[in-house]
Amino acid sequence: MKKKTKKDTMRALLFLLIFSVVLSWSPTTWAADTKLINPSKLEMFVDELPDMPRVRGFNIQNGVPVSKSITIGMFQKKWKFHRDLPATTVFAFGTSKKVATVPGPTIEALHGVETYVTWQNHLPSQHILPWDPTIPTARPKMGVPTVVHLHGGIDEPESDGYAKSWFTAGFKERGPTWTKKTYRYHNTQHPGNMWYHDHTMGLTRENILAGLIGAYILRHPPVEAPLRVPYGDEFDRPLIVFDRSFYTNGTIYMNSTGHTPSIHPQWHPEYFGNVIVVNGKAWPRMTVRRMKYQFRIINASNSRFFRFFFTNGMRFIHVGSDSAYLARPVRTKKLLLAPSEIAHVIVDFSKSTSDMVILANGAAYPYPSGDPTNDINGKVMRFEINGQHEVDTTRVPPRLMKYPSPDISSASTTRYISMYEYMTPMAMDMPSVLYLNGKSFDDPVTEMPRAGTTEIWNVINLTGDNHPLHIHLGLITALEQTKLVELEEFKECMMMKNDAIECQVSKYARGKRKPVPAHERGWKNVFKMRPGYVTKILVRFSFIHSNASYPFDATAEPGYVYHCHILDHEDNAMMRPLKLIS
Ligand SMILES: *[C@@H]1O[C@H](CO)[C@@H](O)[C@H](O)[C@H]1NC(C)=O
Ligand SMILES: *[C@@H]1O[C@H](CO)[C@@H](O)[C@H](O)[C@H]1NC(C)=O
Ligand SMILES: *[C@@H]1O[C@H](CO)[C@@H](O)[C@H](O)[C@H]1NC(C)=O
Ligand SMILES: *[C@@H]1O[C@H](CO)[C@@H](O)[C@H](O)[C@H]1NC(C)=O
Ligand SMILES: *[C@H]1O[C@@H](CO)[C@H](O)[C@@H](O)[C@@H]1NC(C)=O
Ligand SMILES: [Cu+2]
Repeated sequence: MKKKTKKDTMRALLFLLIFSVVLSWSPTTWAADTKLINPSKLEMFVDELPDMPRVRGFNIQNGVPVSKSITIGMFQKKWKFHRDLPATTVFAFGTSKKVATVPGPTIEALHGVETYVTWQNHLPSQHILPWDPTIPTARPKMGVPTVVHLHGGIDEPESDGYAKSWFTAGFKERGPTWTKKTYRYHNTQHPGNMWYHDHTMGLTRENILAGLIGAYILRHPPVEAPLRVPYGDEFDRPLIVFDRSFYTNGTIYMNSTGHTPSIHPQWHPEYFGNVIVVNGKAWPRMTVRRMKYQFRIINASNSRFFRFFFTNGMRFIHVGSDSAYLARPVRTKKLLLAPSEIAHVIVDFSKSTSDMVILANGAAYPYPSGDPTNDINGKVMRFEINGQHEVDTTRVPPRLMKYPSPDISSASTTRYISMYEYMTPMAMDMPSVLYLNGKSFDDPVTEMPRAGTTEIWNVINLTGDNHPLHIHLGLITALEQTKLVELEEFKECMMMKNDAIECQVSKYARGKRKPVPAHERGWKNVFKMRPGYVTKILVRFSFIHSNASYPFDATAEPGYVYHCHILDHEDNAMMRPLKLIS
């Protein structure tokens, strides 16, 4: 296993490690600042839910789909988040400035047909949000650095949007690992839901907050059509959900004073907004027919978890989680989504007992130990159910997609990944830096899986927070979650030695086992790591729908990353390099 480096020891000495339990602050601080909009002043359910522009990722030539090259720009423009909120300056993705939206266009790609995207940066010289030079951050001389990652994509490293492959307007300045202008999306993986978003070193939370996100759907009609789930633009809708706060003049609010300004002048451990936005509108409404709909719900919040439920008790029928279909549908009344997680559900409005239903949110923030939701952030959007019952030929199929079940015996390597929050005495009870395995992003790469293999990762959450872990390229299946007993003793050892084996993790991981919820048992791109638990996951560095090897060199530079998907953590710097070997 990993030996402790001199640097680690130094760090251990430098930081007084305390593990915080709660990072909460009261939402009333928002109202206290009169320049911030009071969310209760924004009438709910007045804006129609937009369907973002759809951009096809393939051409049809003589009746046959062929690959396509598209250009998507990032533009600064104005966006109306609510009827009564002045237009907000945002960063928006679009095929032109005029049609750019927040979120950006939904890219619809076809299995087996490559999509090439030239991501162009048209952003001005200054960022619209405050940022922090004391965390490891891209630092061009001028301009806003950006780089785009396709979350859930199984693609070559050169097109994966490595954090240091950023570029500014006109590709004028480029990060140290920048390789090319046009990204290649192979689309050879299983069908399902992905999303694209900025991934710039130290600025991901800012660039996403400013609007740089969008949905990417990979379809495979020969295997999906027989399912006969609801389809077509009307009945198949991405819902991208995030939280933001605004000044009364419409400007996006981000605190420009850090929680420990002497260490980090601007950085905060978690961003929470008090306005819930779906597809770019605050608390929108959608008129639906008494039929089944397919929703691809993407949580694009920086830090907010959502526990969705319908106020009339209607159920979600899960057909997929993150990018992959489940083996069988799972019916639930509640749906907990971590940042960056995707719930792929069918909702049958013919089963509704009312003409109107609110999609609500009951997740505490920070999740799970923070403040409860209230009347305002506890609501998400409203569905208005119109008309009579109609003939609906779509269905909820009894079986969905069968992918190989996790096979522990096939695992080639076992790793231990520990999550730490470091505090300095100055930071009081707030973390000043978060790390994976006690290492910074620039420490030499330690995770080097072989392409085509499956590994076991034991993820040890030693913090008070639930950290959604995202591994680029690989797919995750959670095997078990075991509570750590005598946690303080174990933490103490880990703080000194940073070595799970030496600290006899197996001796401590013998508490209660928490079953993995049925709708999260498939192959996922993100899994929530419960605080105080060891979560054993299988990580697969190969396709799940076939035994073919990757149609690209996964070992190429600059490699991949894995990280916590609470963006404020990822930026400071709960992210590590991941280098595949052959
Ligand atoms: C909006 O108000 C905030 C807070 O007063 C201010 O900092 C910002 O410059 C204003 N933005 C515009 C576009 O007026
Ligand atoms: C901004 O953060 C600082 C430091 O944590 C805090 O004192 C202040 O209240 C915050 N401002 C708002 C409006 O929440
Ligand atoms: C969305 O994701 C963020 C960050 O990953 C997470 O903190 C938040 O709880 C999630 N919200 C929902 C509704 O899933
Ligand atoms: C992949 O290989 C395994 C073991 O040889 C086999 O059982 C499985 O059917 C193969 N899967 C596909 C999709 O060909
Ligand atoms: C890390 O996440 C926080 C927040 O959910 C939990 O409170 C901790 O219990 C968890 N720690 C582990 C080890 O999972
Ligand atoms: Cu985290």
